[in-house]
Amino acid sequence: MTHQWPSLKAMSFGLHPAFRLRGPSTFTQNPSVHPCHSRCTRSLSASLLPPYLTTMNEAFPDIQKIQFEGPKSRNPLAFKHYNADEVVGGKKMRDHLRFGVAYWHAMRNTLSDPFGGGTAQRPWDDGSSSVENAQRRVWACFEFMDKLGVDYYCWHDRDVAPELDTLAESNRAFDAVADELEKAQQQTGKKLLWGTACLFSHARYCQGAGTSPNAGVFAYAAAQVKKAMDVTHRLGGEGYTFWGGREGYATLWNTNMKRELDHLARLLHMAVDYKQKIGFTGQFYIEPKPREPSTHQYDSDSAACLNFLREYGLMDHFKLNIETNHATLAGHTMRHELQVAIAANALGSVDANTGDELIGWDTDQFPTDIYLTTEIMLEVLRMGGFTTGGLNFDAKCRRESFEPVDLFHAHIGGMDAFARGLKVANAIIEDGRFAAFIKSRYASFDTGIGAKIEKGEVGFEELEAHVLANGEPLLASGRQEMLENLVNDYL
Ligand code: XUL
Ligand code: CO
Repeated sequence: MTHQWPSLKAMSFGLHPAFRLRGPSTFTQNPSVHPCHSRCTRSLSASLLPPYLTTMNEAFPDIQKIQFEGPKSRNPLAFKHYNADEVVGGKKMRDHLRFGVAYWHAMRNTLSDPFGGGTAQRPWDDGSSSVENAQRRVWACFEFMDKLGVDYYCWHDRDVAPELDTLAESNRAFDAVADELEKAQQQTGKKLLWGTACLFSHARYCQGAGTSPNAGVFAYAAAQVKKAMDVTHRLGGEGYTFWGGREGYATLWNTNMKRELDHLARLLHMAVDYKQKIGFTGQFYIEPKPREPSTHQYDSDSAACLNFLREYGLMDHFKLNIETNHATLAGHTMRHELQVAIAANALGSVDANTGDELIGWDTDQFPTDIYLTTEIMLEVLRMGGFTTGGLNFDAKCRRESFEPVDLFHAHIGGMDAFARGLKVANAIIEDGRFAAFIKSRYASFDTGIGAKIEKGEVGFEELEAHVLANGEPLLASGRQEMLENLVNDYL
């Protein structure tokens, strides 16, 4: 056995201090062990457990492996639609969807909000910044993924390992946790979808990381990215993400925007150079988001990211990791953001979540809306499916949903919603009515003057002559209502 749960005494059945003095985790607050939680004693028989678990060290002793039971099942801890090995459109569901668990939400989010501290009950977590606690958390996460049947996970460096007093100490702690992650990956077959560095929680990054006005902070960020890339590479990560948490500004009164953008590009070019140096072949992603925590973030949406990448000669090295709640914060639909990326051959991966229109900030909720998952899967299928990317649940339980089992309910719902979205999207594509309508809508460009426009064979004078000879063009209806009704045929 590689790890032990803490003794009851060490687990301290009181609330932990709400805020850490130093070395904050990705989401700023310490995990709180709820004072009234009781550890269930019911457990699985040892024979049913995967080899890395014993009945002594389960994090989720009440929960067995989640099974597919079909749409008629009334068991909330079963899949109604996600059937990993079922083939849809020539490929297994698990290979289409490539689900990932976000370590920062599943394992580190205390479920605090601006008006109250964490509520999450995580009995395996003693709330300390010790390496031992971080290592124990690894096994809880892999047990969770194994019981859920999710093949991938994603992390920030500071989610998996604590930030300590110096970079050297933090790096040593990171290596010690990476040892455990490597063992757990080997024992379970789970894989790292992408890694990233948390360049936004620590106070040093309060004015940005790659865009900080302070060169020492830039250097620290670069060193942190270097180490996070090393560990991602060591763990066979299929990608590495850059989300510009504070790469933006709070006010233009103190900001040299051009200089900051140049610096951000320098950081990314250094990452490209280092990637080549260490032979890391995973895909680099940029994740757009318009604001929060900063007032304006430079990577505000897909179009802004693509413009930045083109301007600084980085297009060949990056794709986009697009998140639903970020799309809506930018005033776009998720489908819009995906289409902008696909048009530039730059859609890489998806952070699967949803927002709340009535709240208006980044609520990171689990997606359950089948229209949304259908639209996402339509675009993913249209580009030929994920290669390195997948559907990473960058989503958290609500503050009210504080029990460990809520992590299962949340992910099961998201997985089922995407399974249905996949099936509906596949049916829409196989049926072909939308594609046929859109094709016919542009038919005037297939022949005659339209074909000449597309081929660049005519200019203003030829087109003026065309109008003088042919008069007013005949327009067809856009049939929006008919098409919106058609979507419901497939649900
Ligand atoms: C924050 C967010 C991040 C990135 C990774 O809104 O989405 O968790 O996905 O840094
Ligand atoms: Co995200």
